[in-house]
Amino acid sequence: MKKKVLIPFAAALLSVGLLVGCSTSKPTASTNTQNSAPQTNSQTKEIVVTANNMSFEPKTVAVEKGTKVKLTLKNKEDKPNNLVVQGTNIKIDNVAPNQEQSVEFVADRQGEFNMVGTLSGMDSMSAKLIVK
Ligand SMILES: [Cu+2]
Repeated sequence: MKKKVLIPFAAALLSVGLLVGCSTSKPTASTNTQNSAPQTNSQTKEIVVTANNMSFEPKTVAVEKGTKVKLTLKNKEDKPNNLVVQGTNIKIDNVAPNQEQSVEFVADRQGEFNMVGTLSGMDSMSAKLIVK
């Protein structure tokens, strides 16, 4: 079993709640400890994945390594959806119909990551995140 400690990719996972409530410190300051800090771009890239008709759109999204990403799941289905980035601990938990939810992280690991739904009946929904 891999331990979560080995996955720096998602250190900002809890930002959904924390970013809103915390104004006293920089939430991303400690997320990049395993890479040289200058590699992180200061701009946040916003990626919106829409759940609709039992699929995610777009099917593929790509970012440069070191990019700060705000990933949003927009749910246009009439049932809850979630999104899990496999091989990381990045996930967006249940999003109610016609709602959206975001998570922020630094894409500091190269590779291709499947983004999948894991809720009952939703496990055929997937898209791919490529970190170049
Ligand atoms: Cu679905």
